Formats: sequence, C-alpha cells, structure tokens
Amino acid sequence: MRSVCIALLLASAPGCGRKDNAGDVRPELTANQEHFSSRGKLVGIKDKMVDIHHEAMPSVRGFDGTLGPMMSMRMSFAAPPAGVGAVAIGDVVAFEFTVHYDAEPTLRLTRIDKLPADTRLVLE
Ligand SMILES: [Cu+2]
Repeated sequence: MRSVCIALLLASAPGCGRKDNAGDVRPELTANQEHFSSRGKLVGIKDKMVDIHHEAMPSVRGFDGTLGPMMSMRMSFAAPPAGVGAVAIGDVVAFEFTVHYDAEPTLRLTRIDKLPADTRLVLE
C-alpha cells in the first residue's frame, strides 16, 4: 500500500484520495519535508515500519507541490527513531508524520500516541 500511495504522490495522479483541482498549487516545493497529523488504528508493526489505517486527511502535499485530500486508507510509515512506545496493534492512535520529498523513507512518524479505545474513527 505504501508504494502505491507514494507512487501516486509522485505522479500526482487522482487517487490516494487526491482530487484534481483541490487545494492550492505550488509549482516547486520550497521545503524538502513537511509535517502532517491524523488519527487511525494501528494495524501492523514490522521491521521498524508501522502500518496505520488512517482517517481521511483534509490536506496533504504531494510531490508536485499541491495540497489535496487523502482518503482513509492503510499506509506504512517508518517508526520514530525512539520506537513506538506503549502502543500496540489494534490501538486507536493519534499520530504525526513528516513527508520527505527528497529522501527515503518518505513517510516518517514523528509521534504516535494511544487514544481511548472507544474513540470513534471514520475509516473507509
Ligand atoms: Cu494515506
């Protein structure tokens, strides 16, 4: 899923929840990384990668510099350097991440916190 999502970010194709003509347009990226946040359900941890089924995000910048929505999906992130802490598979989480436009791994968690188990998420 991650590779598909990244490919779509790279190609700026409709998909990965992005819609044509949505958001502003920035012809060239002026920063090599940007910070975003969302909520979701932790669905996997393996090899320092964390899979999260995240809610829709209203505004994420793709590699073409445009901001657009990303639909709810399962996506893989590199774990924070300090690890994921007390969260476990099945937990509802709030998380923050950076998108790195010029370095791998592209998606890196910077923070992940457990939310109350009865937190209502909107997942598709
Ligand atoms: Cu996504």
